[in-house]
Amino acid sequence: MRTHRLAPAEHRAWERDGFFLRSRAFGPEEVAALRAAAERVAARAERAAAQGGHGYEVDGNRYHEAAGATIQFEHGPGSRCIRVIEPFHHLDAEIERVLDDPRLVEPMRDLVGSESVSLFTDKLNLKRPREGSRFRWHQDSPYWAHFCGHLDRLPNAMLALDDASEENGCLRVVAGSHTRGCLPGLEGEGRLGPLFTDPRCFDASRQVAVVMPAGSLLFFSPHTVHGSESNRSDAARRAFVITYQPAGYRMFKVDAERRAGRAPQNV
Ligand SMILES: O=C(O)CCC(=O)C(=O)O
Repeated sequence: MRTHRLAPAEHRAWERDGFFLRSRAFGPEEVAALRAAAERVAARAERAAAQGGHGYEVDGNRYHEAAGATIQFEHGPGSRCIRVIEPFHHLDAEIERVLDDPRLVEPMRDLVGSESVSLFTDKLNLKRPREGSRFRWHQDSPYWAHFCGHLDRLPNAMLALDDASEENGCLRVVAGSHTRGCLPGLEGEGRLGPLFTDPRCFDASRQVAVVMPAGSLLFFSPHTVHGSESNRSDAARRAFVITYQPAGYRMFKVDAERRAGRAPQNV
């Protein structure tokens, strides 16, 4: 049976750069099914936000808690265009299943450093044509630091649901920025400022625009400085960002543990 464990060159890239890419890990039919699932989730979240829950703003960013998720809207005043849904796996059975897919779980065993892994968090980033906004440079680890003590063991996988290009705002990662743990944030820039990485603390000239065909998987460290530009195109740039951790810890935002890789003989 084919293994999805890390190849030596991927191990080296992870250590040196803080990321590596597996192009077209999922085939076109699988990706089409996941896109449909993502749209079901978005429609469900939209309905839930319209019908209940509660909305709030932080530094001009608009959020709504509904359907067991934090739903973030695009920045335009009154925009109902969803930017991010976290977590979202519980809103569709197709997405639930993909979390246990060996193409995610097996490499995560190596990156987490444990045969037994669980889900930490999962985001649906929608980046709609023309409206999808940029993400400023940040690391994920400072955001999670108040919540968990195993920050070095929270690898991310970004699964591209559409071809991601510079025009539609592909992810950008800064090679080697993961080596010094949590970097200083932007103090004095509102409540979210500390979560954006101080540009004096990393070398932006080492940024890589991760142009990736739909179905590709980008694995990146929780300490990797990353961000993306807005979507200037007529093409969507949807993606899942899924974060794993060692088993035995509860999920971010959810009062429960969700063991991954439970399907029989999926290794
Ligand atoms: O989807 C993007 O372009 C950025 C995603 C990101 O930075 C994140 O999910 O932490």
